[in-house]
Amino acid sequence: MDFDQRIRELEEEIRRTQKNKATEKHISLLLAKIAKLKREKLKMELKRGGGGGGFDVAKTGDARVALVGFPSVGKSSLLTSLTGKESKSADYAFTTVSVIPAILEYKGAKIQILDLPGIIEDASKGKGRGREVLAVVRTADLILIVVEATAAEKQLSSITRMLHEVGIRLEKKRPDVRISKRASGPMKIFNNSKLDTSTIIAILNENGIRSADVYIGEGVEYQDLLDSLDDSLVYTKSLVVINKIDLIDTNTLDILKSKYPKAVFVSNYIPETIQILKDRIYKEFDFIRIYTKSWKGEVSSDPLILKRGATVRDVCRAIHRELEENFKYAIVWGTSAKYPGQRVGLDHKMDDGDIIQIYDQ
Ligand SMILES: Nc1nc2c(ncn2[C@@H]2O[C@H](COP(=O)(O)OP(=O)(O)O)[C@@H](O)[C@H]2O)c(=O)[nH]1
Ligand SMILES: [Mg+2]
Repeated sequence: MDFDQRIRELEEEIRRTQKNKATEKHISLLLAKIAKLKREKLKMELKRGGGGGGFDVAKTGDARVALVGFPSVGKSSLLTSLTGKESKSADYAFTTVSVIPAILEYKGAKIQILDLPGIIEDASKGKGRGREVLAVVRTADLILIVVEATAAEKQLSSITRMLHEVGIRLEKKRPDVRISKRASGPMKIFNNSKLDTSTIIAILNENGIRSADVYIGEGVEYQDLLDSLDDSLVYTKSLVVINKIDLIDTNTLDILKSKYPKAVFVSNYIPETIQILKDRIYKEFDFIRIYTKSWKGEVSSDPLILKRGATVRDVCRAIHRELEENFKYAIVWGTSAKYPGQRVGLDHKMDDGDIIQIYDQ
C-alpha cells in the first residue's frame, strides 16, 4: 500500500470538510485513520532502517543524550567541547556517516553523548540516512536540538516537526488517558474532557478497541487520544541549544534570548557557555549523588548516580543484585537523615550528597 498517497487523500478530505460541530466526529475519525496509517508506515520504516551501519551504539553511563541538528551547525564541535573527544567532523561528513559516542563526566555523573550525522530537510520522510539517525534519537534520554544563532527559528521549527513525524514527543507528558481492554461487554467511558463521547468511541473502534474501560482526563484533545493509542511514540525531554552566538551582535542575542527563554546559548569559542550547557544537561536529569561508606569507614570519592526520589532499595540495586535480599539496615548521613548516622530501612528516601553505609547478612 502507498501510505503517503492514502494519507494525502485523507488530509485532502479534511481540508475539503467544513469545520463545525456536525462534522467534528467525521474529522476526528479521519484524523484517527491518518494517525493509524502514519504509525504503520513508521513501524515499517523503522524495521527497514534499523540496525547496522555504525548506528547501533551500546548504551553506557547514567544517561544518553543525542545531538540533533542540520549539518554544520556545530554538533561535532560541541561533542568535543563537552567531552574532549574529537569527532573527526570533516572526515565523516563526506564519507561514512555514523554515530560517535563520547562520555561527559560532570559532578560524578557519566553522561553518554551521541554525535549524529546532521539530519537534512525531510529526513523524516526517508531522505538521506535521516531515518536511521532518527531511530537512534528515539533511544536518547535527552535530545539536544542544536541550531545556529543565525537561523535559529527556521531550523527549530523544521527539526521539531521532523521529530514529531517520527513519533518523538518533546517535553510532553503522556496524555491523561487510560484504557483497560476487556474481553467482552460494552465500552465504558469516563469522560472528563470536552470531547464528544460518541466520537471517542468511534476513534477507539477504528483502532480495534471495542470493549474496554476508558478514562479520559480533563483537557485531553483528539490528538492526545490518538497519541495514547500509539505505542510507538516516545516521550523525550529536550533542550534547545543555540550555537555560534559569537557570530551575532548582542542586540540580536537579546532578542533571541527573550524569544527562547529556556534555550541554552553557546559558542564553541566561549568556554563559559559550554560550562553552562554542561550544567543544564546535568540538571535535566535531576540526578542525586550518593556516596557509599565501607565497613572500614572509607567514603567513596566516586558517587553512585541515581534519580531523584531514589530509596535505599535503589542504592542496593545499583550496587549489587543480592544486596537488597541480604539487606539488614543502613546508616545515613546527610540531609535525608533526621540526625547524622540515622539507622534506616529499604524505603528510606535519599537526598543528593548523602553518605550511606549498608549492613547485610
Ligand atoms: N563561529 C563559530 N563556528 C563554529 C562554532 N562551532 C562550530 N563552528 C564551525 O562550524 C563548522 C561546522 O562544525 P561541525 O562541528 O563540523 O558541525 P556539524 O556538522 O554540526 O557536526 C566548522 O567549520 C566549525 O569550525 C561556533 O560556536 N562558532
Ligand atoms: Mg558533525
